[in-house]
Amino acid sequence: MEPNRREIEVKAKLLGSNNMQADLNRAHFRENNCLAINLIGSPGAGKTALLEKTLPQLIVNLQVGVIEGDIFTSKDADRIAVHEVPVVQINTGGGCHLDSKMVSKVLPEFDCKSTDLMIIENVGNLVCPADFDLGEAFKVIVLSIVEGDDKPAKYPVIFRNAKAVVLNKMDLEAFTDVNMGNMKQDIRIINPDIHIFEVSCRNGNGLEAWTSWLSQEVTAYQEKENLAGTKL
Ligand SMILES: Nc1nc2c(ncn2[C@@H]2O[C@H](COP(=O)(O)OP(=O)(O)OP(=O)(O)O)[C@@H](O)[C@H]2O)c(=O)[nH]1
Ligand SMILES: [Mg+2]
Repeated sequence: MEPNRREIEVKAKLLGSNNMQADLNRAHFRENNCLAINLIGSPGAGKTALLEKTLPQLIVNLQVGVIEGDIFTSKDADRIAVHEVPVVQINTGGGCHLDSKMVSKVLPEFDCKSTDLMIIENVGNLVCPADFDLGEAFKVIVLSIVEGDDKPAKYPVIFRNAKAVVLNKMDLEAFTDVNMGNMKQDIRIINPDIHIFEVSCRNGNGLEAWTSWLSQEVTAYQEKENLAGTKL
């Protein structure tokens, strides 16, 4: 059923107000020379597992903060806290995505000036978070390959707007009928510039490439911001 005019107006207003706060969040991150990324994927794709596996490498050279989005619990924040990085949980109380206002409310809990990388794990959902800019520099998708190779074609919006996709659970490839060639081809048709990483958070394969790419993105962001003279 087509949305009526009133529904379209309400959605436009909601997104407009979200975008305004997102721009303020982005300016805040920029002023503090902190690269913020928005990590998006279906429930169980392995977003928190990816953080658990990569934080030990990242924190060797970087100050990292984590914002955990969840509908009700603080289970993910508890998993991240073990790694001794500042972490704040946001509970949406039923909402299927984070929005920029929720993020702005927790930013004062971080020392953003000394944070190089802020990772925002969104609520498990491949659809709703696509519309809501949080003020991040870019989006990263985590996709479990066992969800099927048709998922990029079925949920293209999120792939169109992301800078990287982490194809997780590669250790399970042999137990599924997933066709990795088709999956990657569909992703590249939707977004030819996207970076694709094939990893297993279970056995660790492929994680080094992902971690070093992310570290390079932090360096590139900070050099760019320094050149622009925004570092205080
Ligand atoms: N076999 C296998 N299991 C994995 C892998 N990565 C994560 N898992 C498992 O998948 C399940 C879900 O992982 P999570 O990290 O909680 O997924 P998530 O995307 O953070 O989930 P939500 O926050 O609920 O959306 C857990 O049981 C993990 O142990 C992997 O590479 N291989
Ligand atoms: Mg999680």
